[in-house]
Amino acid sequence: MAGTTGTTIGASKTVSFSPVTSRYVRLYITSAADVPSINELEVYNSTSGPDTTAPTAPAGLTATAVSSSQIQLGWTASNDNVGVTGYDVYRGGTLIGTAATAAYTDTGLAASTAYSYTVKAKDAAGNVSAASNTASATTPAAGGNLALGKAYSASTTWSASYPAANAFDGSTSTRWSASSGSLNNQWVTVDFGTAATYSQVVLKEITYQRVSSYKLQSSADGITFTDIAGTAGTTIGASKTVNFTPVTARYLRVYITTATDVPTLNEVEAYSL
Ligand SMILES: [Ca+2]
Ligand SMILES: [Ca+2]
Repeated sequence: MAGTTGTTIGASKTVSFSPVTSRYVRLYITSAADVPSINELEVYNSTSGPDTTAPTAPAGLTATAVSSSQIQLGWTASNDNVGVTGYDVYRGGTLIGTAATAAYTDTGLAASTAYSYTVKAKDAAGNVSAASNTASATTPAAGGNLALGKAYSASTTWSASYPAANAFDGSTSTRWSASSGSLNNQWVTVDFGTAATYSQVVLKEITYQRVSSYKLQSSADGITFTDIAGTAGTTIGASKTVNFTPVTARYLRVYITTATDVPTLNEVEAYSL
């Protein structure tokens, strides 16, 4: 084939030439200093050559503090001409780990501290993408009430003046109340927005003390709730602290099984101890 003759080969030699279409290809050794021996002969066309194209940069990186020591990262998956094999995660410019999919949780962080992240995608050939956008998050103070500033729902409400949010607003002078006639199987739920770890809940039933049996429940999807072991109780009173083995879930529900009159809660606080 035109332009393919040469002298020595050595450990590796790449021979490029104008495209040839044929069924067979032969390496013809015209002469050798001793018995010739070839370890490997590779043949490529323009699309099967070595992958030198890097994946696209990860986009839409977000960082969310899920506890005083953990930040969750998420981003839009990169594309590659062959395939993305993983992602390198950087905190403050330092590589801290890898992810197989477009998500990563950074753990062991300090409370009340800001952290910045970028992510790069890589392929099997070792090509690395440009860095994603930078995303930052600040871990909350250790011991803070995790339920503040989240989203809430309730089984029923007395009126627009007694919404579920009143049970989670940090004020003991506001309260959630179930609707008229709704005594049993009433609940309030906090949606932490993403999985949170909590191991203590403080219930405050200050204005009226009507609950006669309750339990705490967790859920990953807000639909299917599971009782948290060891949290069932009878009366609540002005303030009751309930401790349990740490639970990591997006939702926490206070389930009031029975009450002597329409149940009402002034505050529900959740903590990670
Ligand atoms: Ca590639
Ligand atoms: Ca309140």
